Amino acid sequence: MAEKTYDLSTFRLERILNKNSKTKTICVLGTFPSQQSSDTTTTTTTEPAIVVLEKTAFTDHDVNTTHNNHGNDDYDNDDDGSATQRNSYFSLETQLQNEFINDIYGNFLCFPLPAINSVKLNIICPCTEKHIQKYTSQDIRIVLETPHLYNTVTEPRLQLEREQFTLDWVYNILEHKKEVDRIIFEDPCKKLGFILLPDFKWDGKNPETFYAIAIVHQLNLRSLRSLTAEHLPLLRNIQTKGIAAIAEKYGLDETQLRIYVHYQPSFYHLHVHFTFLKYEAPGTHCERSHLLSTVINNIELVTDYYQRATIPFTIKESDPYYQKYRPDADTHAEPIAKKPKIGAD
Ligand code: M7G
Repeated sequence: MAEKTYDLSTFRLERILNKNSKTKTICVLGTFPSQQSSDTTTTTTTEPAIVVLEKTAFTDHDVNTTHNNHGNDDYDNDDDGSATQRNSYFSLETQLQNEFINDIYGNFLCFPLPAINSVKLNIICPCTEKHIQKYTSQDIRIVLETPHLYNTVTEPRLQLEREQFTLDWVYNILEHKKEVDRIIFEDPCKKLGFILLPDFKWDGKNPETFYAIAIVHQLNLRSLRSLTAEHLPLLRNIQTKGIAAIAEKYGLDETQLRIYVHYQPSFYHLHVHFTFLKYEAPGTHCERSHLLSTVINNIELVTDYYQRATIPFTIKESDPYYQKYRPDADTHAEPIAKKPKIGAD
C-alpha cells in the first residue's frame, strides 16, 4: 500500500481541542480530503483528523556561535568533516525585529532560519471519537480501581472492541511493517523479547526530550494488571537491554532515565516508556506512571501484587464509565466471601 501523504493546506479546521502555553502545544480537530476510487469513478470525501502541533525544545546546536569566528564562511564543518549550512540563532540570516530597548534591556522578536524553526506535528487520520475524547481538554477525576472493579468494569470494557484504540500500529511495528528504520534495539525472543523505538511524541533528535517505548513481543500481555512473577524475566530483560541500547546509541546513563509503565494505558498491549529524567514528559505524574523498578520489586515481594492491588487512575468526567468507578457506585461491592476479615485471629 502506498505511503499516505498530507498537504496541510487542504486541512479544514473544525475546532481547537486543547492548547497549552506551558508545553507550547495546540491540538485541533478538522478534516483532510480523501480520494476513493472504484473501477470507473473517483470521489472525494473527507476524513476526520486530529493534528497536534508542538514547538520543539532548544538544542545546544541552536545557540552555536563557532561559525561566527570564521569571518565570511557560509558553512560550518561538523564533527564528521561534512559542511552544513549555519543553523544557529546567532547567524547572519536571523532577522531581529526591534520591539524596544530601554537602557540595558532589549526586547525583540526573532525570526530564525526555517531549518531551526521547525514545529513537531502529529496527525491521526482518520481519527475516532475515542481519539477526540483523549485529546480534548476536560476535567479529570482520580478513581481507585480495586481488583473487583477491574474484573467487573475495566475488563468487560476492554472486551468491547469498539471501546479500545486499535492496536494495528503496534502489530505493524512488531511485524516490521512500519517504523523499521526507527528501531533502536530488538530482542526477537517471543517470550522475553521486545522492540525499542522512538515514541510518537519524540522528534527523534533532541536528547533533552528523549522518549522511547519498548513494546513486548508477547501478544497476550495487556497492562500492569497482567503481570505476575512469571513475567519478571521479561521485565528485567527490558530494563537491562533497554538501558544498554539507549546508553550505546544516545549516551544516556540509566540514572538519567525514567523507565515506567502507565496505568491505565491508552493502548492495551504491554509497553514500557523510557524518557529523559529532566524532561517532564506527558503522563509522568504519580497517578499514572509506575516505575519499572518498583513494578519489578513489588512482584518480587508479592507474586500476584498487580492482581491484588488497588490501583489509582484518572478518568475524564465526561467518560460514560466514570460513574461506575465512583466510590458510591454499587460496582464497588465485593462478593462477601472475598472480603478480608478485619481483626480476625
Ligand atoms: P500509553 O501509555 O498506552 O498511552 O502509551 P498514552 O498515549 O496516553 O501515553 C502509548 C505510547 O505509544 C505513547 O507514548 C504514544 O505516544 C506512543 N505511540 C502511539 N502511537 C499510535 C504510536 C506510533 O504509531 N508509533 C510510535 N512509535 N509510538 C506510538
